[in-house]
Amino acid sequence: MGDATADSGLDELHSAAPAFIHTVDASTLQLRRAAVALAALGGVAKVEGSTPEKSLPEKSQSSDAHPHQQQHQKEQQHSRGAMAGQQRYLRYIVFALVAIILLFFISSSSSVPSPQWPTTKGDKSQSVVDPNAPAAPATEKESTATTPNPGTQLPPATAKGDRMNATFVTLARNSDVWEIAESIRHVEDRFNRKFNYDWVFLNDDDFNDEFIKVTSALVSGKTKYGKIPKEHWSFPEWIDQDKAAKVRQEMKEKKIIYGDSISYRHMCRYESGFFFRHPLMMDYEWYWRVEPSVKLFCDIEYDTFKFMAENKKKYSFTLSLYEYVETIPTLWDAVKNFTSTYPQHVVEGNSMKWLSDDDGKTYNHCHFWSNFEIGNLNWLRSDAYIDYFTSLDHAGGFFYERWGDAPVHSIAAALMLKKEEIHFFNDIAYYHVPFTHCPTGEQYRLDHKCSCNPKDNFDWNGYSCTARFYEVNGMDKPAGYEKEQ
Ligand SMILES: Nc1nc2c(ncn2[C@@H]2O[C@H](COP(=O)(O)OP(=O)(O)OP(=O)(O)O)[C@@H](O)[C@H]2O)c(=O)[nH]1
Ligand SMILES: *[C@@H]1O[C@H](CO)[C@@H](O)[C@H](O)[C@H]1NC(C)=O
Ligand SMILES: *[C@@H]1O[C@H](CO)[C@@H](O)[C@H](O)[C@H]1NC(C)=O
Ligand SMILES: [Mg+2]
Repeated sequence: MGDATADSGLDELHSAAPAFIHTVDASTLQLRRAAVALAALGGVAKVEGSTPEKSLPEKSQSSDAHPHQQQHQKEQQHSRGAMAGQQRYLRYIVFALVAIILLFFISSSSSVPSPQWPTTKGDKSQSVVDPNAPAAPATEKESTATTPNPGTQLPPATAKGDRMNATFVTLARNSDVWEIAESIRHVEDRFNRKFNYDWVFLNDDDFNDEFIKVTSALVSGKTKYGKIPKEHWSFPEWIDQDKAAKVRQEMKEKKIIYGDSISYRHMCRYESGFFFRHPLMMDYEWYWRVEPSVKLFCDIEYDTFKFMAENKKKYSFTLSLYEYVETIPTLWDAVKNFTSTYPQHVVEGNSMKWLSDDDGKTYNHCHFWSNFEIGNLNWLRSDAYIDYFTSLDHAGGFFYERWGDAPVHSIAAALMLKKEEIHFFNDIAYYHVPFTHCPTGEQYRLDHKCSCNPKDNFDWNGYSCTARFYEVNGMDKPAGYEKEQ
């Protein structure tokens, strides 16, 4: 896509916006809840029947796989095991409910009035989701069928002062709903309940009612739901489909993670070049990206967006590592083509030393892990970044290889921002399978009620690029890091 097309595409999007945007105010939420309640029983049967297994491609079994990939497999298997357990559990619940209904009818000739039973269903679908929900005891102790745990509005934001022009942003499928619910809870509990920032959800498909209902109940700020326009989630016309298909087949044979996935490639390209110009995102200057199943382990007591602005930061990270080389063999060539065409976009005082050991001749594969990012949207919307993305997009590596948005964002930040504009959030304790960033220093962890095991911290591992970030920026490593390796 050329610059001109990119711009007119934006205009088009703006005018089309209301058609596919759905905004939910946190306060309108209660209304929706009642509607679900009656479906609770049927819901059990449905969850039980459908296998909620993630549609992941086959994972590599080869023992010399990239460490990310290896650990990843373990975790995936682990979570599948847990899922099987959940299903078994659900089966028990269904069984218990059937038993209860039978009991109810049998005992209805006796004079036990049991209006409680139907009313417990009024309190959302607790019996479906909450394993502690008193499904069985309900018949025995009719007077305590409902514990006093009424649904409440989220408490008001406690942090004083104004808010930044900022939002959380999540790209997700409807099937990611429970994984993203978990992430939202972490972000809300550790940070956003104090600030009530908005949350934008983007999807290449329409979000369904369940996704909207669940996520809008959890977010303290406004939630907005956007559909990605087709032209941002499809093959550009210059891509040779046969060549792309052949690559996917080869990568499948080499067991490269997501190597044969088309949707994963669209996702990487979308996160690289489009999410920040979605009409819903145009309303904001700052974003915090959140993926399904991530965790935050420490309290965050200050406004991270304000920190970014006040300290002139444009991009940030919590974890960094070496990219899996097979996914980006010609990415660096494409970057060099870009920098020779647009030398004006490469800034002085950048972080080239973090990317390259030989002044830019070769790439060392270091990248910031982009499933966590707090960054400036106007930077991503700048001519420099758009020229960069457009140039890479034409090189075709999103489809002829499997370029990830992490190295794409990272290289851009390292070359087109001053090195002081990139921030390492040591204080944001973070997990995305399979890596953890747990802040170094016991006193910090105690003061901020951290729940991560310092032994899991990846920062000082040989596969992390964070020590190199400290060196390139002339920063002292946190006190005590040697003891926490
Ligand atoms: N709407 C939509 N979202 C997607 C699709 N594929 C991935 N995503 C989202 O894009 C983000 C990145 O995808 P992930 O599957 O988490 O990719 P990853 O982090 O490299 O791999 P994991 O280790 O499996 O998490 C997540 O927020 C996903 O929910 C898709 O086909 N459609
Ligand atoms: C927020 O930022 C966007 C993008 O810079 C801008 O268009 C919008 O007017 C800003 N909103 C406010 C309230 O400042
Ligand atoms: C870089 O540019 C050269 C010359 O135009 C071209 O032959 C080559 O394919 C480009 N490489 C990439 C990875 O885009
Ligand atoms: Mg992920």
